[in-house]
Formats: sequence, structure tokens, C-alpha cells
Amino acid sequence: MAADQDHEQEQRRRLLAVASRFPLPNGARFSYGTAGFRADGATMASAVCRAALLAALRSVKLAGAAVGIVITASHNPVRDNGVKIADPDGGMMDQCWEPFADTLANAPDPDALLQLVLQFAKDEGIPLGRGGHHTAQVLLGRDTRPTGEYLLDAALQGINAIVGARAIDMGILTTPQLHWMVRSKNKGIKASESDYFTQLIDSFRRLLELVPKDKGGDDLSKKLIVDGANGIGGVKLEQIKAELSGLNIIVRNSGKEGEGILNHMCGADFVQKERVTPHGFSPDDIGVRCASLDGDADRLVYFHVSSASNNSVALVDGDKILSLFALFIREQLDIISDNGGQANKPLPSRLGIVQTAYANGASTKFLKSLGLEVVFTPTGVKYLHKKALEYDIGIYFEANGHGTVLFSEDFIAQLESLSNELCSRADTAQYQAAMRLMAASQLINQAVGDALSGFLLVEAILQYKGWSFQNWCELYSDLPSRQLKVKVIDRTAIITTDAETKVSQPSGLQELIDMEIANYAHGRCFVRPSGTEDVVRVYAEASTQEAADSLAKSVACHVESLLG
Ligand code: NG1
Ligand code: ZN
Repeated sequence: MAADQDHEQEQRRRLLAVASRFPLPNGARFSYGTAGFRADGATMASAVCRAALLAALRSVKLAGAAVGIVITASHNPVRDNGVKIADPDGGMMDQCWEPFADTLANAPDPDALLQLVLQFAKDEGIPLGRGGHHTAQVLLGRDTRPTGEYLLDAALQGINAIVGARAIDMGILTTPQLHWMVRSKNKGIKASESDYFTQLIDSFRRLLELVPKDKGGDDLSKKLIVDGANGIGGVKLEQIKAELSGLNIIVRNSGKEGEGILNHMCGADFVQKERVTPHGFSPDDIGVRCASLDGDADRLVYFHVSSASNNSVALVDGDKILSLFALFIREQLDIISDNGGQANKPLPSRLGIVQTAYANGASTKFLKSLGLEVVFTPTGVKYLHKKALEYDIGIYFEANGHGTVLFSEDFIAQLESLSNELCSRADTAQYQAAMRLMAASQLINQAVGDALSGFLLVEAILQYKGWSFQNWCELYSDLPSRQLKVKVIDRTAIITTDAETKVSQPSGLQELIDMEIANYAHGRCFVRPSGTEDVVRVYAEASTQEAADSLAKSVACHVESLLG
């Protein structure tokens, strides 16, 4: 009893102490958006400390399951930083805790913070102040930003503010590595960085072993130049590339001293938005397949340097990566169910494709033409991921290159039992298709979009199909599109419905958008408030680039005059 009281006192003391060590900067206001908290790195210590404290609370609530903290601002400039929390399954923190994340991050003084935590713990039934054994564990990862180390310290202090919580620093990692580690740890499987690499290298090798003998390709088809955005992805790729048999990988913007600035004129976000070659690429690279990662390696796009006279690129974005994955998986499922005269037990194979309104209309049309089920969610990985989990195999991608393929446990179990049944007939097409799906499920990150595992799956599929970059590009032609940002006084004045494709407020805006769309052949346009920047985004598509530009511009003018 006395010991309990001591622990309770100790708990209060620690919360007050940490809150006074990391006060909310004057005038700051944090909001836990689609990417967690983001701001100038130098102003983030209190938000990072409190997010880490929240992660520890979440771990206590979930009976000590490992929870993750990633310190990164992804594709944003090097001076920015951010923090997000990973749930025990490796996915994003459950949205129902986001409002409290905001309240906690904005607590004005130590006493307010203490009261908020105590009240929240009471409401949520979180047993605080139990000493003696580890009641919570939080895994920490950070990217290569210069503010990373100082924010790591703030995070460690936030975790240690919860009695019984243990912080485990996993070091400098890609965002998907940390999510993978959290998931693996809670599944009771090996969760170190070398386990992650071994899984990638082994499953990639197995996929290559299953490439039909008449496919594969020549030396050029095995060459890949990777733009590492001067971030952590390039560093990790350098560590494993020699072990990726069957590929000749050259890393540029690798993050080495002197090579350039993180995400500056390079990386997946730059290439996808600007459609030009990243820093370090030139017409000498014409004809070679190139890929760009973002600063924390959870986004991936491909490109070809397309012209010697200007720096334009032929882009393969997340939609086309998704389309390649969908084709491959559909093909393997068809091979398995095509019993070739023999009775095969059908696999439960509800295959679902999840996109957002930013997906190019041509990709959606292509996927539907394959007879696939395509559904839409609002922008933000947490929505896409959740939807994809509803299927036996769910494939989701944002156009910007964030996405993955999720295999349900039930599906994997049935796949395993099918391959056991078929193993005496290892030369059959069915067995090999089952093995390909199994290897793909081990290669592609099941926790979150992962540029490293994503590009390895792309490379394996291109070799399996014997396809060039050009063959892949020609799956369909993107409709010309334009994205604009509009600065408004209050972006929350825009409320959307139908997976963000329609505006419900302010009234009258949707009618104006519809009127503009009616002026363009194949016109499509929507607006939504960004979840990560203080802007309203406008997206338009039409049959020509001029038309897409002009549609986006007219709609942006309406937004500006109503809300600007
Ligand atoms: P916002 O700022 O809400 O549009 C952006 C991206 C998202 C997602 C998040 C998280 C676009 C149009 N939006 O969100 O897809 O990646 O950042 O980083 O690309
Ligand atoms: Zn990222």
C-alpha cells in the first residue's frame, strides 16, 4: 500500500519534471495530422517528448505490447522534423487517440499536463504508477536529420516519465524498418535490423529463383540507379546491395558527406511533383531504369531520363507500381485456381485495390478493366491501410509512391497448406505460383509502405515478366494532371465527403467546381484541406495538360475568393 503510494507520488513527480523541462514554445500549436506532429525541428522538443510519453501510455494500456516512435519529417526539408507513433501491429496509432495527442501536445504548463495525463489514464483504465517491472516498452527510430539526436533525447525523457516504461533505441532507421520491428517484436519473431535485411534478401532471392528460365533479362535490365534523397534509404541500400544477387545497383544521393542535402532537388517527392531528373542524374543515364526513395524511405517512384535536351523524366508513380503488383498477384492467383485438369482447392482470394482521389484516373480505369475491385479512401496511409486489411490480399498505394500489399493471416495459412500439398509436384505451375505469393508476402513490408522492399518486389516482377521499363510504362497512359496549393485563412472551413471527392462546406463551392469541370473533356477536380500543411490542395485532371492546368487554376481562384 505504502509502496503503491510511493509509486503514485513518483509518477506525479516525473510528469511535472518532464513537463517543466520541455515547455510548449510560445505561440506554438501542434496538431497530430496524417503524418503525426511536424514543424521546424528546433521547435519540436516538447511535441516529441509528449508524443513519446503518449506512446508509453499506449503501451501500458495495451498490456506492455511494444509501441513505436519514429522521429522524421519524411520528404520535407532538412530543417523540419516530426514524430509519429506506431501501434503494436506496426501500423499507425489508432485514430481514437489522436484528439488526446493534440490536447497533450498543447498542454500549456506542467500542472495542466499532469492533470490531463491522470484524467486520461483514469478514463482509459490505464494502470499508472506501477513500479518494479516493465509495464511499457517503446521502440525508437530516427532518420538522418541533424535535429534527430536532440529530439531522441526529448523522446527518451518522455518515455522515462512513465514509471515502469522502457525505451529501446533502435538507432537511425528508415521509417518502415521501425514499423516492421514493432510488428515483429509483438509477434514474437526476430526483430533486429539484420533480421529485417535477411528477410528482404532471402525472399528476393527466392522470387528470382522462381523466374521462368526464358525470362530474366540482359545486363541492362538488371541495372538500377537509385536516388536515395540523401536520406537513410540510400545508406541502408548501400549496406545490402552486394547481397542482392541478380541486380546491379548504383546509389546516388546516398546521404554520404558532400553528396547533397536531404530531399533537396532529389527524392521521390521531388521527382513525382516536378517530373524532372533529381540532382546527380544526367542524359548519360538515358535508357537505364531509375528509382527514387524519399528521405525516410517509405515512398518509391521509378523514372527514366527521357530527353538529352531538357531534364524531363518518364515517371512511374505509385499508381503504376500498384498496377504492376496487382497484375502479378492476379496472375499467380489465376495460375493457382486454373487447375489444369486437376482438382485444386480454391484459395480464399478476395483481392482488393485501395486508392485515393489523387490516383490517376487512367490507373483506376486500367485496374477496373482487369475486373479488379477498386475502392477509395480519404488521403492518408492510415485510411488506406485499414481498408486494405479487409481483403485476403489488399494492395494500396498513394500516387506519391507510398503503399504496400497486405496478406491476411488466413490467406497465408491456406497458401502454406496448399504448398505443402503440392510440394511433391514442385515443377508444377501451381506450386511455383503459390511459392511466388509466399515469397512476395515475406518480401513486402506488412506494417507500412516500404521503398526498399517495394523496389525489390518491382525488380523481381519485371524479371519474372521479362519486362523492360517501357513495357511497364505502357500499361496505360496517365491522364494529364495538375496539383496546386492555396493559402487560406482557415483550411478547416473546407469539409469534404465521398472520400474527399466532394465539398460539403462552404456551401456553394462544390457547385462552382462542378461548373468548371463541365467545361472540360474528361475533366475531374477536387479540393481538400491538407493534413500536413497549412494549405488547401486542388487537384485536376483533363485530356490535355493545358486543360488540367486551367481547370486547377480556375478552381483555385474560387477557393481563394471564398476563403482567402
Ligand atoms: P496532405 O498534406 O494531407 O495532402 C500529404 C500527402 C499524403 C500523405 C501525407 C503524409 C499528397 C497529395 N498528400 O498529405 O498522400 O503522404 O502527406 O505524409 O500527396
Ligand atoms: Zn516518407
